[in-house]
Amino acid sequence: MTETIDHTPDTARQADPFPVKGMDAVVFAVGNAKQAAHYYSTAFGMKLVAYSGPENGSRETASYVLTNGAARFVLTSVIKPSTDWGRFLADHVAEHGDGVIDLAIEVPDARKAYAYAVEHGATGLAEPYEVKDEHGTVVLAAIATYGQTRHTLVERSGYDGPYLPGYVPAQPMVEPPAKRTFQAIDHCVGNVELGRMNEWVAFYNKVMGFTNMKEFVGDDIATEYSALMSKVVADGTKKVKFPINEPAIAKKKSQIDEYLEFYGGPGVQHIALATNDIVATVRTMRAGGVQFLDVPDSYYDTLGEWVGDTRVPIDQLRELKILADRDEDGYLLQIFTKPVQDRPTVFFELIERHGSMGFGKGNFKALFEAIEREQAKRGNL
Ligand code: TYF
Ligand code: FE
Repeated sequence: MTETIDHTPDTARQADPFPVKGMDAVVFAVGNAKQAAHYYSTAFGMKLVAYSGPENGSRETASYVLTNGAARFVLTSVIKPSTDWGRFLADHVAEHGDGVIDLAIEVPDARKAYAYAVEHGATGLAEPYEVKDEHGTVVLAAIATYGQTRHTLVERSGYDGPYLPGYVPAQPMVEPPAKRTFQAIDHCVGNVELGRMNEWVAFYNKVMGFTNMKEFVGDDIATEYSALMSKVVADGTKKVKFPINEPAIAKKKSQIDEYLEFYGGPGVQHIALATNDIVATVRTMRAGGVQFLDVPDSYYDTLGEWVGDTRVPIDQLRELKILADRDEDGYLLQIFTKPVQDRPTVFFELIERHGSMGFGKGNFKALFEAIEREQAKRGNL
């Protein structure tokens, strides 16, 4: 992977009204961050790198920062609410269960990004402010997106601490796996209410200058079998990709309606993690107790006919229940976990891309049928 080399020509960067460097972090509010950090360490193979809590001056919250390559998760719990922020976290967990509160985006200039967003209609949640320690200065600002989710805009400008001022370095909770399980956040998906998808697509178009990618789930697929509509927006360099789903009225209750009911409104549905060895990663995560969606054998009986050759033999895909899809640019391999908490809400995807910039359109039917089997088991179909 050459993810650290930015080949964007200067002319393209200048033309971009809302330049981004990539995802900075996915921030979760959870009931028990200590145990969640253990799960993401042992089951997902991530590495604890930083901590903030009562031992280093944060009496209200505990936050664990885990990384895997460029992917960073922050797990936050409230210990004893005493400010609006503490009460926000407590209420968020009470209303939504464990969930994502922040899709933080790294930007070259947080003041400019915030000003552009607010001028173009975003709701400001935090005006740009500086935080500093012996490692340098970070500028932060935040805007609202769907539901109670936010985008913090993070300008790091050479900051070399373990995460942000206020955090201290931490040792891994367990020995990380010998081979890295994934290396970056590929895309972050939001579920919004029926009829609101286009508004949120327009929000990202206007507020961040994001453009629509060609892959979408339209009316035809929606009524036939998916019971959802979906469009994807991305920044100019396609490093930050945000699909937006809404439920569609179909023959069965939409999986998006199930999410909205149990999450208590719009929010982040899934985080896709980019891996360069999905077979090894799925083996490691299955051994760690992570449950993935089941795919019927019949999917693999015809897969070779339309997907052609992939790096992984069909028999291995079949064994591990990995999906494959091909388009004009190349192919991808992907797999989906079951929800990772008791509520049927947030889940993860692993994706290994070989040229394809898509999201697995060819798998939508098999995937949505697999999700619906899980929905039926929960009595929500
Ligand atoms: O991100 C995507 O578009 C794919 C497909 O409820 C997908 O991962 C879309 C909707 C959904 C589950 C997966
Ligand atoms: Fe996805």
